[in-house]
Amino acid sequence: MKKALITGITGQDGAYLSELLLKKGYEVHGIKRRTSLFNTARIDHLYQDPHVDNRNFILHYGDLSDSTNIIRIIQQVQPDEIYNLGAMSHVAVSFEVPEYSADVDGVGTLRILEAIRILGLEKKTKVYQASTSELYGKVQEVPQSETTPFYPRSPYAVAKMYAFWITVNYREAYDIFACNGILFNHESPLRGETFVTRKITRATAKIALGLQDKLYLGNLNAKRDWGHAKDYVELMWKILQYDKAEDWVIATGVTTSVRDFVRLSFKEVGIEIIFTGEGVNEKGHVGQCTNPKYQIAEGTEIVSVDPKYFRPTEVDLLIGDASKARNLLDWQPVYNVESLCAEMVQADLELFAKDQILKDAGFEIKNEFE
Ligand code: NDP
Ligand code: GDR
Repeated sequence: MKKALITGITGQDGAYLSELLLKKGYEVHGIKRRTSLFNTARIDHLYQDPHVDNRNFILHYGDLSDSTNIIRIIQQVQPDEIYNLGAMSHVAVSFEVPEYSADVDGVGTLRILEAIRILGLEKKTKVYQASTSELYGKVQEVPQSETTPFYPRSPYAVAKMYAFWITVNYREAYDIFACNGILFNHESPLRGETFVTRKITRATAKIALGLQDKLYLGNLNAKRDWGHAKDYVELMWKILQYDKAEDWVIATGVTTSVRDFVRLSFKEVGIEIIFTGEGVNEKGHVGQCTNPKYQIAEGTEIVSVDPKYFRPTEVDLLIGDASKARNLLDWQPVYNVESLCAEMVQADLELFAKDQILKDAGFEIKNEFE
């Protein structure tokens, strides 16, 4: 039985990857941070009683900022494959916590690679590094491929650039099977609530159900190549099964603006959005509402730009060329942006249906911080 160790197991990708590897017969180990409240909601369905023997899903307390902890866990698990998905992964927040982002997202990767070297596991343990399309940053060429130069535009992206190159360096210097997956944005119903797609699909569901009045967003012009996390975790695994350690772009090849994602999302509940104004003054109004279940009067303003969500430096356009992965790893994504968005909206409608019942029964629905 192969053993995999996943950092970031409680995150979106960690949850989908755990499911995939368990289905493939792996013993899956994950590193989970100590938190003041439970934060395992995405993997609770995989829980196994820690008091019984023969478990194949095992969590360890740890943190990418603690090299002693990383060395000890790798020594104990002796993994065949490590998937380094743990990160402070929010680009906008990285401007608020730049040093922490550098430590965890950049040096955290070094800690894993050094642990492999210290423990003499260079020939045994393969490493997948969660690299990112944010490395491309300021547009140099489109579509972006493995040969496009990097120009990172945030503390997050700069930290990930260190992680990218230290992975390449340890591969070349010590012959470790270490690979970068340069993944473009990927989303799902498990996406964190403050990333833009999930923020939009949650707001769509809540507005349709009468639980929220308005959605505030930042830059509506940004364009992203959005895929589905389920499609992308399969590639992480395939990258480590390929006969050579290399770096790979994973993307759909289709780009969509934030504004169009808003339109797509509300269309899923039968609400047409018409945008007026430009940039900081832009507002989205209800055009036609064709769904009799969610009647909202024509002209109602439900989207507004709030400059507080603008970033000090922005990444304007991402669109990936994944021909290498499509050809050599025999990969085809199942989802496109329409089916991705539809799945997310339907999942959020289901999620908030409970709140609607509570609200109708007179219970107070708490606001959330964002
Ligand atoms: P999430 O934000 O959903 O998950 C991040 C995970 O990292 C969580 O499990 C989090 O733990 C953990 N983590 C955060 N800080 C630390 C730390 N100091 N030590 C150990 N673990 C930590 O991210 P995704 O699942 O979306 O992304 C996975 C990886 O892929 C990340 O590295 C991200 O930067 C990268 N990536 C993501 C893309 C995307 O579009 N989703 C695209 C390209 C790259 P906790 O639950 O406790 O917060
Ligand atoms: P990104 O994802 O920065 O691409 O990083 P995010 O969804 O946060 O932003 C995408 C684009 O939308 C614009 N935007 C907003 N973003 C957020 N979060 N909230 C808003 O209200 C809002 N309004 C407009 C942003 O300015 C941006 O242009 C994600 C993360 O998963 C990274 O970890 C990963 O490396 C990259 O994708 C690829």
